[in-house]
Amino acid sequence: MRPLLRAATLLLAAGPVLTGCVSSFMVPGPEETGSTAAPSPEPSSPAPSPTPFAGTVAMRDFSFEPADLTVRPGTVVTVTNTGTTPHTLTAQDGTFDTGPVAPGATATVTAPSQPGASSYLCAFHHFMRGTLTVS
Ligand SMILES: [Cu+2]
Repeated sequence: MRPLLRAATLLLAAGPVLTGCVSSFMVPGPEETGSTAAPSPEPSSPAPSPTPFAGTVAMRDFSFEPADLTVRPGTVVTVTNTGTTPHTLTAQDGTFDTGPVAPGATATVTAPSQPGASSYLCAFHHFMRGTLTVS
């Protein structure tokens, strides 16, 4: 009986320590190293990037990213709502309009066929503004 009691006492004494160890091992690491944002220095190339045939604009809460986009005539611009509330990308002159885009949804607008700049806004949040330039 005596040795058994002693063992039990030892176990009890070691219990909290063991538990602490185990629990620290069991904690699932939520910090996934998914962000591979390598701080690679961007070379400052003086060459202007060519006007793209495709473009994307993200709707955020509450801004467009990028707010100013330059594309070629007739370019189909993909607009994705990465925010949490519906937004629109609406040309002030009515040339193009996504209509309401739900959070997580994607819409497209076709850039005008003539060179020029079209300012646009969000019909719901008039302070969300941007410019689509065709050149
Ligand atoms: Cu909006």
